[in-house]
Amino acid sequence: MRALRRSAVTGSLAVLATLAVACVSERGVTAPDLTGECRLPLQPGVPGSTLVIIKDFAFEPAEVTVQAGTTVTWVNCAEPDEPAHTTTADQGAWNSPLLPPGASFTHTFSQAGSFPYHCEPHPFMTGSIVVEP
Ligand SMILES: [Cu+2]
Repeated sequence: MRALRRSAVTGSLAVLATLAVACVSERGVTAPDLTGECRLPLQPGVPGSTLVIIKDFAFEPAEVTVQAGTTVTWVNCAEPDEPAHTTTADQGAWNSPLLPPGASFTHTFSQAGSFPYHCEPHPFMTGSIVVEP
């Protein structure tokens, strides 16, 4: 269990580093130094989850593929003064509450299929979960 937790957190930090670079090159703004910044207390069981980071008004990675019966956890890794986001399935399979920075939401995918989703306050934020049988 400990090893799982460590690898899950490491994975999320790697994603953040990539995102910081993308932010600088694409928008010409100064990205915060995110090294080690997204240390969130995750619920028990979540480390086995596939993580999707919410940062800079985007889901990262935007598309993930998981096996049926597994979970996906969205984590809002934005700075504390940034807005809350949701993860809301286009077809209604799930809908999180508003997630302020530091909050997370986990959904179990039991059915195979392709599930596009968006953020309710920011409909331009989109992603999709592909669930394999
Ligand atoms: Cu949003």
